[in-house]
Amino acid sequence: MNGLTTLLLDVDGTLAETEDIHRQSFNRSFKQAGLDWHWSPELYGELLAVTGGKERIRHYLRSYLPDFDVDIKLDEYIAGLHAAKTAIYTTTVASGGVPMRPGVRRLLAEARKAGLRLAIATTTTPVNVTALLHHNLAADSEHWFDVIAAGGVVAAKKPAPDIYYYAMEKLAVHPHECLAIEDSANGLYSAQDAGVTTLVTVSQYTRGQDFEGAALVLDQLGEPDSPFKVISGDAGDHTYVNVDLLQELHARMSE
Ligand code: XBP
Ligand code: MG
Repeated sequence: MNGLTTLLLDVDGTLAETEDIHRQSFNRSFKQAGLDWHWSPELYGELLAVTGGKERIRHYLRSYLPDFDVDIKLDEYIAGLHAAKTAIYTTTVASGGVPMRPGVRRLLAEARKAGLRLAIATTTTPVNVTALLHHNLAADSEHWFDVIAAGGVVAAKKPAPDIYYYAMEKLAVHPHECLAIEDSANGLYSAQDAGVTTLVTVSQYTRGQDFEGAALVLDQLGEPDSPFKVISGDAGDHTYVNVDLLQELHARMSE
């Protein structure tokens, strides 16, 4: 079946601008642990080349603090820091006040009404997804998604295609009937390498990344009264992303 049946959605930077909340949560967990580490937005922008919070801390140590030493296994130490960061992040997000990006709430409603299946394919830790959806989208919104594929369910994180393969396997769908929405180059490569047509909406930390191969690159999904800006690709006469545009993109990329 080549028709579009399923939307695969990234979380951080796509559903909401959450990366800076992650950054601040990392910094607070470092302070809590008595460390003088501080990730500025500039440094964090670089560290985002590595997906996964634990992997990012390890990359930071290797690149910036190679002599850092602890009297326990480094993996355990990093896992402890990351658990503290996750607790801070989920508490922050659970307080609500993290708006969905423009167009997200509307497009999800339109897609559900049109009978499209929804799923999530994210690198972030599952509890972060639950907190974001439950407290910022709708109390029952986790149930809008047939599959929530997140975090460590796969060994290789984005840009590896594993999380998309995992989601599609759980959905029992073929890549040709899916379309992904992502915000980062790592996310695009992950979906693309899994054979999935991908729409990119750039975010706070991903503007300027290389989105070669994306079906369309926009500054946001947009709203009827607040049009998107096309960064690359052809959006035809559309000024905001709706199910029609998604189906057009999917059909175009399936030719
Ligand atoms: C982006 C990521 C995540 C977050 C931090 O995820 O790379 O690692 O930065 O979350 P997405 P964790 O695929 O949704 O864009 O600390 O839980 O890993
Ligand atoms: Mg993302």
